Amino acid sequence: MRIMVLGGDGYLGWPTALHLSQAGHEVAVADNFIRRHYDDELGVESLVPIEPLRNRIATWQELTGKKIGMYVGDLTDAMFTYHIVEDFRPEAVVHYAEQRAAPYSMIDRKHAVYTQQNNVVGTLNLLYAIAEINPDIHLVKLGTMGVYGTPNIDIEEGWLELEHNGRLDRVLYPKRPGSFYHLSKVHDSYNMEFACRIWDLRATDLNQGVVYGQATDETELDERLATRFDYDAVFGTVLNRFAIQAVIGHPLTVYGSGNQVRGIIDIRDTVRCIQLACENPANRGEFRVFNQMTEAMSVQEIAGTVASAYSADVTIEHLENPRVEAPDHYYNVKYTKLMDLGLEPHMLSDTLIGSLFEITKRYAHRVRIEALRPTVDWRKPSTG
Ligand code: NAD
Ligand code: USQ
Repeated sequence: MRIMVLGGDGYLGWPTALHLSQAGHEVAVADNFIRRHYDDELGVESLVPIEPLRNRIATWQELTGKKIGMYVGDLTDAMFTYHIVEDFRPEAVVHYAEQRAAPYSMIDRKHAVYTQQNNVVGTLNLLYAIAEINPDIHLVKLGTMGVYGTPNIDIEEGWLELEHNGRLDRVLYPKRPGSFYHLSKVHDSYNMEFACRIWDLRATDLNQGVVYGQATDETELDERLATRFDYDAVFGTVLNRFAIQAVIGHPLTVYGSGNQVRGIIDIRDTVRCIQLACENPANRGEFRVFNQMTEAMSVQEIAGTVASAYSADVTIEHLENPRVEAPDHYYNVKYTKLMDLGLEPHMLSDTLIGSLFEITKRYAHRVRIEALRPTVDWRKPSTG
């Protein structure tokens, strides 16, 4: 298949492009490199050094003989978005290209507005480009488990069968997201569902949990193929951060009680899920939702698992939670649809955590300790 990966320079987009290329698909990536600029803005860097996109692509071709196309531009620029769809003529578009950090979106008004403009407008441009140029293209869009929040009922895969006053209907599952970033995904989902309904598009919304891990079979072929590994309090995600904190002797920063439960997934399963979604497309007119996670764990359990996997002493610190999230709650998620398509999940293991410790040891000198402490407070609105 011809598959375009938007956000192909990012943490997940790059290993996904490699995985799809390795699987025999014809792949092109698009990115505006804004993720590298957020690093400049925040004064941090990926713990693992990353090559410029052009070098990564050249390395892949040198090692495997496989080509990956490259487009540089911004999805909020409609001309660019139409151009890449027209020029590459994809059968599937994998859309990762959004501002994805909840704390970044909560820094101040400016960052909240930027996040929602970037994410919602980019996706809207893409929906129009697909509808006008080739409505047969399958859109595979990255959403997030955080759109659901922590409701007191089971979380279904996107849709809910509802009985109200004796009548039945099938509705999009109610959303209760926890940041302006997570809200941008809610808005995207409604725009996509609407576009499928009116234009007969085909789309898969992948509500993914928190990703952990840094290496895939393809990125491990050469260190020039490495993907990013973020540890700072804005872009670093919880398990990756805890693994890095353990190695450098920093207390694991559990926010609040640590009883909050989240869905998690190994990066190797992320790339496999995307492949499965692309190779088994939604039908025309179908807005399909998969919950892309493989385990649910509380933050405290994640901290305990990382601490017991590490050879030396690890301390766990409970910080006042800078976010507004339920400290204790019910959490029962359905996530069978990707397994039905053939996903064989990697469960969190000591081996994986051990490999994160190894990677961290190699680059520990690059950690800026002060970037580990959370500074963004959900409760303090400011204009920026
Ligand atoms: P990332 O920030 O590393 O990658 C996103 C890429 O998109 C970056 O390279 C960035 O430069 C690019 N981009 C952003 N806005 C763009 C625009 N307007 N035009 C062109 N390019 C643009 O993020 P990631 O961790 O790889 O996440 C990718 C996607 O997966 C996001 O949509 C995110 O919401 C979703 N997701 C991530 C996780 C996770 O734990 N990392 C979990 C669930 C869902
Ligand atoms: N947390 C801590 N300590 C830390 C960091 C986080 O206790 O040092 C807690 C948070 O309070 C939260 C949980 O861990 O309860 C997850 O936080 P996170 O920063 O790992 O993840 P989150 O902000 O939810 O965002 C990440 C990605 C985002 C993706 C989302 C999936 O950055 O792109 O959408 O995971 S989900 O959480 O399922 O919505």
